[in-house]
Amino acid sequence: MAPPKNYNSIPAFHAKLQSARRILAVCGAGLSAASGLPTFRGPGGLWRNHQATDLATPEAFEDDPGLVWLFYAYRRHMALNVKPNPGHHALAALAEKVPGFLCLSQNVDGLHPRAGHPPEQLRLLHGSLFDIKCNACGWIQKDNYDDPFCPALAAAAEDVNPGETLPLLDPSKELADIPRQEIPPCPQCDRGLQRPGVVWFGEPLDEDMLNEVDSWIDEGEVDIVLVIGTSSQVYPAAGYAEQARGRETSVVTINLDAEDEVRRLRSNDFAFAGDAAVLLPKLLEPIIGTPVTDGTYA
Ligand code: BV8
Ligand code: ZN
Repeated sequence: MAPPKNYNSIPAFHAKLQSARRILAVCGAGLSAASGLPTFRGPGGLWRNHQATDLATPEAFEDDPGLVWLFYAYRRHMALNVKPNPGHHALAALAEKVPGFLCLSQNVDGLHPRAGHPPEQLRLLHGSLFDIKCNACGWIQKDNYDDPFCPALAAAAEDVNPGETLPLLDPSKELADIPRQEIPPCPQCDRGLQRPGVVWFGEPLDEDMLNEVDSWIDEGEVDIVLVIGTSSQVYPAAGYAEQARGRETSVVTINLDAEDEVRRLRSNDFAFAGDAAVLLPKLLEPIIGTPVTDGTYA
């Protein structure tokens, strides 16, 4: 099927944006790529010969909590050493200007909150690297930025000179085994271990949050759904764009390879191929204006 006439016309999108009252965004790892964080399906999807998705499971943690913690301690260290990019700031500014904007993110890197995104208009579907929870009881600690998280994970927080590779990342270098005893136990129950506060594959997302998102979508017609830097492979996140689609809804794909999907566009849809950190400030300008020097918005 031929794509809609103006599917990549920014002026046409601006016209739709200026009449929009309810906007939903679904964000993925591509939004944080410009900050310097690897995506899952890109070259960064492999960590020491382990598929990132294989380490993001309760089974992997049960099997070797030290290895899984090294993986997450490394990602905490990386996320703490990068900054939100103009894409994060543009979405935060849109939330300030449009009360009917809700941003759903699959990213656990903490960059949306660090960009000042209003928490009431942000849902972190898969949790956060900086929350800690018990793998046995409901204990949870929010906003833990210890780097490394505990002494046993020091290898994940080493600073290397530019161009040098963190020894931890070199699969040919043997990893010192981290015994379970060196992972902090849960302070509340005498059974559990502390684990990253993220949602692993095979684990349910927060029920209350899912119900909230469903009722927000059912409250009325959603004018625009921004699908930003995601391969839309992981559920339930990948299902929200079509769930929110109404008769006049524009689903807008913002992705490096957005051109690959244009044959599947519906009449009101748009597709903008490129870096989300470059495209979002341009696409949202009629509402958020132009950024001040450091990429934030007045
Ligand atoms: C659950 C946290 C139920 C941890 C993550 C229906 C059908 C099929 C399967 C399922 C289904 N329902 C459930 C499943 C199973 C599973 C699933 O979806 N499997 C997939 C793989 C088929 N879902 C689950 O297990 C979920 N739980 O269903 O529970 C349940 C109910 C009751 C009781 C028990 C269970 C839990 C899913 C959450 C898993 N946790 N993250 C961590 O981060 O370590 S998922 C993780 O991977 C991310 O959060 C994200 O969701 C996903 C990666 O995807 P993306 O973010 O899109 O990244 P990707 O690299 O793939 O793509 C990047 C894109 O950006 C690319 O398109 C690229 O072109 C683009 N890009 C790159 N650079 C740029 C760019 N775009 C713009 N600018 C750039 N610069
Ligand atoms: Zn516990």
